[in-house]
Amino acid sequence: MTTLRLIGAGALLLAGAAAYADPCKIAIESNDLMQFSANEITVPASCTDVEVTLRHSGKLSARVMGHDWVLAKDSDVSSIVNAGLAAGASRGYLPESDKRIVAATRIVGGGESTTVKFSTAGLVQGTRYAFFCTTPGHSAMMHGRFEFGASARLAEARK
Ligand SMILES: [Cu+2]
Repeated sequence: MTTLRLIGAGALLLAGAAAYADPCKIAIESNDLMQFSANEITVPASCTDVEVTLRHSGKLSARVMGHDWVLAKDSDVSSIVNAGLAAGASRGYLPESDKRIVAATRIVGGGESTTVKFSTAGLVQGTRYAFFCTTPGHSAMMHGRFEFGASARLAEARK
């Protein structure tokens, strides 16, 4: 039953993406199993702004299984996660006005969703970016690669 429901949700997501056909709008899900629905997001360089909507398809509250979606350079992930841990729950496990953070949503619990819109002006093509969740202990499972521009992916594929 659970499997069927997950497949259903995936099909809905795909249908939604096809209907939009806007590559600058990203929809990603998170769940009670500490997972994101994607481990890679690619945004074309033609996007001047990117809109990311994070939905929590689970049932657990934000306090128990809250997730956020944070974007930064891959090399900055662990230090941002640590700074988020120090910032604590009251600050949504995010360091305040940290310039290394490209974008971040608030933390959502089961049934909630949140959207962040950000400019790609500060993103550099070919740089390794990562998206991750800053809730303590989550980033090991909840992280993925974020690529800005197709050229990075092509360069990677040629290796
Ligand atoms: Cu999380």
